Amino acid sequence: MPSVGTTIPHDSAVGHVTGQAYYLDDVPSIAGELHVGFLPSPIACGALTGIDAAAARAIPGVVAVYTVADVPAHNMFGPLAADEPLLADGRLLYVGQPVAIVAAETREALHRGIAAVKLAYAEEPPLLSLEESIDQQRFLGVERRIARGGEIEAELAKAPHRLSGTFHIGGQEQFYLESQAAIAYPGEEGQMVVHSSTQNPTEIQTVVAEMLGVGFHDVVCVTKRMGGGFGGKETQAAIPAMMAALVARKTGRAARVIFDKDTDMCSTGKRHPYLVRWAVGFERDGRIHALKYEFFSNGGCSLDLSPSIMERTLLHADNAYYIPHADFRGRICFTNLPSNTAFRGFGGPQAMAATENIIESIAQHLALDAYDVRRANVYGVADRNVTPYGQIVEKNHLPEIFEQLAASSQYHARRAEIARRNASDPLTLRGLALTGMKFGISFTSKFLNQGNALVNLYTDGTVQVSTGGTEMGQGLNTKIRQMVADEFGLDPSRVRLMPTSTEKNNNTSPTAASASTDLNGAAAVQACQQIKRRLKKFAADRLSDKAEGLTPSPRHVVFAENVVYDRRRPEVRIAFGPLCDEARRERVDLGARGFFATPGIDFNRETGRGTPFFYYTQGAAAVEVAIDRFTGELTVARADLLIDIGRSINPGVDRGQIIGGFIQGMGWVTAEALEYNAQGALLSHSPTTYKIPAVTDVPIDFRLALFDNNDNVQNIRRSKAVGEPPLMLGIAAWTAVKNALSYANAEAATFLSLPATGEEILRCLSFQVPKHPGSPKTASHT
Ligand code: MTE
Ligand code: LUZ
Ligand code: MOS
Repeated sequence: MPSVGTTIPHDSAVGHVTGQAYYLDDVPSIAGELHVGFLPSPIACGALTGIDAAAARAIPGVVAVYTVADVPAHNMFGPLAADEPLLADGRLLYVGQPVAIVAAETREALHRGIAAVKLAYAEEPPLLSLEESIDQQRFLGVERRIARGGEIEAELAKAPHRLSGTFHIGGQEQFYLESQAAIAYPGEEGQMVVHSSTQNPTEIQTVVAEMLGVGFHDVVCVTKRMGGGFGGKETQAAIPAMMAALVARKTGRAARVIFDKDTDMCSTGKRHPYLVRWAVGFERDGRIHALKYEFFSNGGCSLDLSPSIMERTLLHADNAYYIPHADFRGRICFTNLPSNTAFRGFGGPQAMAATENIIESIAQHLALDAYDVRRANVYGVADRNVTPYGQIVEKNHLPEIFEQLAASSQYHARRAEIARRNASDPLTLRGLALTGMKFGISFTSKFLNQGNALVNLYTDGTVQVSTGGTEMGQGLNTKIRQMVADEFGLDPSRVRLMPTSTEKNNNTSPTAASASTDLNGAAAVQACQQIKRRLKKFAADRLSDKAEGLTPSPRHVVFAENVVYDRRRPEVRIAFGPLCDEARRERVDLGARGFFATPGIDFNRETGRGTPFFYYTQGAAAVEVAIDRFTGELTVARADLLIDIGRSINPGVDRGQIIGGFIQGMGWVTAEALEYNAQGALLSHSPTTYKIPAVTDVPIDFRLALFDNNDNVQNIRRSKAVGEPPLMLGIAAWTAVKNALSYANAEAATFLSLPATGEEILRCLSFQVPKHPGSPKTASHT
């Protein structure tokens, strides 16, 4: 029985629920290990004029205090440009920025030591909001643009209807349950081993080596698992890893860095807040003729991944809809905040929310049902199927998905019912929206679309697999285990996925872009096939020895149900374990390294044209909300999701990804608000002040269906990536709020910003059009 396509439990399911699965701070301490932490900058902007660590060093148990002067080689690092300091060097850039590293024998001494370090600085007014950054033209990197179909102002002018506006989108904290963490221990001759809670062991290897001034071959990074990453550990596991390695190098002792939750939330980057200027021209039936966007993202103090995130924004501004005349521009704004970074969706969610907002506005303007406007704009199958960047949306199922979901969710009947109830119910305001989702699968940087894997067979017929992919709860290891088990016809219990290590898999891509099963799974299968070729030849000979008159024929050899046989004489079988043992005795190589590179993708950044994506994951969500007219409190009454993930590799794991992703998206659009004070310090820095969805926020009626699709033949086992796309189904919850508000106050509804928190909803309900319409609450207006 093949395992792929069936639900087997997550590799670590038992470990997760019993607490036996190791996270970094569960690893027993090594003899002599030091506790390491840092002194954060108390100000968002200014000159650092002095660090006095004498009192800190005098505290019993404090072993060392290090500043930028102690960094062995390179203090500056970054994934796209080395523009971010490990430790403050002359300038203070954000509240929470690491200034000095403290190493101590105990956690208590560590905290006392950090408190005793004195800083001298000259404070300057910080730049905190997008508006100020735009006014002052404080941009990071260059403007990016994707456009097609003539001069945009002329095209906008040709359309019979026009709308324009400014849309404000808030950021989001990744809120992984395991904070940023690393343990480093020094080896011989300058070597270093770093255990890191990272999505990107190769990046940790390289930044640590560069910081220490050693070759990449002298650093090994190991990642067993993360307690969640959600993009927050795609680049930003670097600082704790470098801190641990710096202390390990200087003291010769093992070093452990575990951020507490508040430190993690205050000092690390989040989803980018956006300010979006838009103008749309459309026909009388709601069809979009021309769409103009200027996206401004809040990048924080350095580039990090912001350019790639903005690129994905521009590549998703169409969302599920055909835009004949498009002009999308994007700029990254510098602010005195931690550098914003990857978060599930990677710039896609902001663009898709902006477009769903516009479609909802078009519908309200024309007094049409928003479903009809969406249906009129959705990508076609034979025509109207080319994206603004020139990629054809092949095997497009969006029209079917829209129609199936509208029917299964009884969208039209419920809309009529909602209109009726809103007209008579003085207490509750209801809204319903059905939004689309199309997410491009592949890293938009072509070179990252590769994976390698190491597969080792042992003489009892068990298998170890190592890939560059990391496990953060998403089930990558479980899915690869299933694929490898199927290749050898084994029960999945015979296959184990090993901790990710740069020693086994080199030059790997981050586990990101939802593509890690595609890339690492395909690489693992490729390795299996090499071994199978050798084993088939060997087995053909052995089987012919055992069965009279059977000529050896590798192509007739079958691996199934833990045995090997010749298709022509299936009753003669060799158990897989003994076959491996015998093969080794005959000196057959039972290990292989596999490699996969996604074929056929290419994108030209200069022209903004190409085929950046291997395929698209598509879906739609219909969400109904109920709003208390007097408090603004929001309840998600019902959610119906329909998503095309091709042939699911593990339906149980995939349902978990879809439900979790949707709820995480719903949290972003309805509840999670980042609040800063006027000095740039994060006020919402713990679960008490930052509201992620709880079990009580789950839709009361929650229905999920997988769209039946067998045609994604180009990808491994006809599957489709599932990790990020469902987050963008959550946008329907925001759109439903906008729909609800339109019944109460059509003008105010046009100013709804994202997230639609209770306060934001109440503001719109009470007819308050703000000074900065819909502006997220940043320091400039609190
Ligand atoms: N699921 C869990 N449980 N924890 C996570 O941190 N990260 C998401 C998604 N699902 C995440 C998750 C993100 S941002 C990505 S890119 C994908 O998982 C990465 O894994 P994949 O490529 O194996 O889907
Ligand atoms: N990371 C990246 C990503 O470097 N490039 C991408 O295109 C991407 N997409 C989603 C998430 N992470
Ligand atoms: Mo996910 S944002 O690609 O780590």
